[in-house]
Amino acid sequence: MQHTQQSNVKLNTLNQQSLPTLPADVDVPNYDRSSLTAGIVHIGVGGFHRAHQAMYVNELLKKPGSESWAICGVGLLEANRGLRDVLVKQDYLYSLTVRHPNGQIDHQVIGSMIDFLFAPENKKQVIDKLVNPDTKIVSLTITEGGYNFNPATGEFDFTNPEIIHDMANLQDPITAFGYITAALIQRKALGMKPFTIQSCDNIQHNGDMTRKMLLAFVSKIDAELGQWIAANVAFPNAMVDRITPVTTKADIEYVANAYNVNDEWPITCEAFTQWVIEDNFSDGRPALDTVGAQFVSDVTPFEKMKIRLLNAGHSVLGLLGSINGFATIDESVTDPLFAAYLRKFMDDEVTPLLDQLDGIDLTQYKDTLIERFANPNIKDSLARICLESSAKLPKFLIASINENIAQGRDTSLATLVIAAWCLYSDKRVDQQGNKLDINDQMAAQLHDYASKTEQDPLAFLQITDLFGELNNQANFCKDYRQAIAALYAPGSDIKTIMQARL
Ligand code: CS2
Repeated sequence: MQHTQQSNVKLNTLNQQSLPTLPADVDVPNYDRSSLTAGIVHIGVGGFHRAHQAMYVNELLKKPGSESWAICGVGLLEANRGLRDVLVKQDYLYSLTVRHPNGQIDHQVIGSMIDFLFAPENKKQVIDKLVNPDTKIVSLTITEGGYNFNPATGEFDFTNPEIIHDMANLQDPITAFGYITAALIQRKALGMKPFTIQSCDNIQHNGDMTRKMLLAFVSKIDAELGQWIAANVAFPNAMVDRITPVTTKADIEYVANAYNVNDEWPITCEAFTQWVIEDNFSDGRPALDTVGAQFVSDVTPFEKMKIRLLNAGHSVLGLLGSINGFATIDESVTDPLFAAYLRKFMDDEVTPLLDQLDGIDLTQYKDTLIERFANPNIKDSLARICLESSAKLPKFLIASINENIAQGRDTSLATLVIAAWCLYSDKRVDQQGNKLDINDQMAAQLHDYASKTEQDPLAFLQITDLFGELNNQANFCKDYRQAIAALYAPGSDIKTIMQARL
């Protein structure tokens, strides 16, 4: 986010003491925060966590008997220092501004976080917290990339230098895997129960994936510990959903006016929220079903629906929209051609891959998605959507392309998105020549391969860690070449190219 100085020096800081001064329409934590204990330790306190899980827990804490389920945040990255400073100053309180499509705005202050540990400053404190018997759940939003798998093979990446470091230095970890393993070693030695490890990231089978990655890591360190984890640690799969744009200076200013306090790191999000969780926990769980979450025995069809429609839909708009010169999702989807393209992509290239779900009408789900994307009050930047595309697209989009190829279906709408990603990575400008803000761990490699496209139209597909065998799929390659030729033609226009594929 854009971190600013206090926007209005005359205002109080948002904290426990200033809560009573907030306007009456702000929903403030009305429970005794001093009586809470942290049953949940959450690693990766980004905007999404604060709009989603922390909001559910905030609702839960309003109910008597939930005092042991507050959250202790953990930041593993040096980049989390600023967040720590703000949260400490604000007694871990922050505002959540919920913006409906019709202009209605709900004002909330979230009080479910009661502590935040900044790991780079005190690693032992984080490990001790994970070992503390109060900690029943370790939840994660460490982004798709944080799970350290090779996107094409799905196997743990032992070549990552941070992983190599952690395997040899568990007392001085860097990654979530290192911290969790260090804590589980102690729990096992002390005869304690393990905690549940609950992924809240957009990965299909996020619990299974976390389990597989942790077991791969641990089995090279201590095989017996691996067996103990396999037998005793629950990794519930979950589908998580709430669109949460990056905080802007305008959000900080809005909060100063509407809440009459200074919140240096407020969160804004859409009204829609969903959390479907497998009821599989190692040592108890909060009654999140009393506050809107849903416990099910198998989350697979929900996750697939969400990731392949919503997240992939975002990427379709994000990459095509960036080339066109759009800045936000709502701007892209209110363009009739982009809306038609997105809908046809969802109907023809995703829906046939989805299982019918009892109680879910897919047509209505897709209608709702388009309404959510079009929310004019949520300015969700395409830069956020395209952030770390290399960690997202294999799961969101390339998986659908592969399934469609295997089932003999057309992939031309998704193919253009991959070709647009190549152009985006190569030229790094929109079609008017304006610079694009690209943030991707693989940006250099993406650029390297993409920049050879004019000599070899399939060059980008040679990044087999991302695309697997796509470069050997004759029909796909033929269509991809056409998409590349159209996009790279002098004076090309993305809308004309999209129109031709509808
Ligand atoms: C987005 C998600 O980052 C992305 O690519 O699609 O952050 C999306 O907004 C959330 O998953 C919504 O639940």
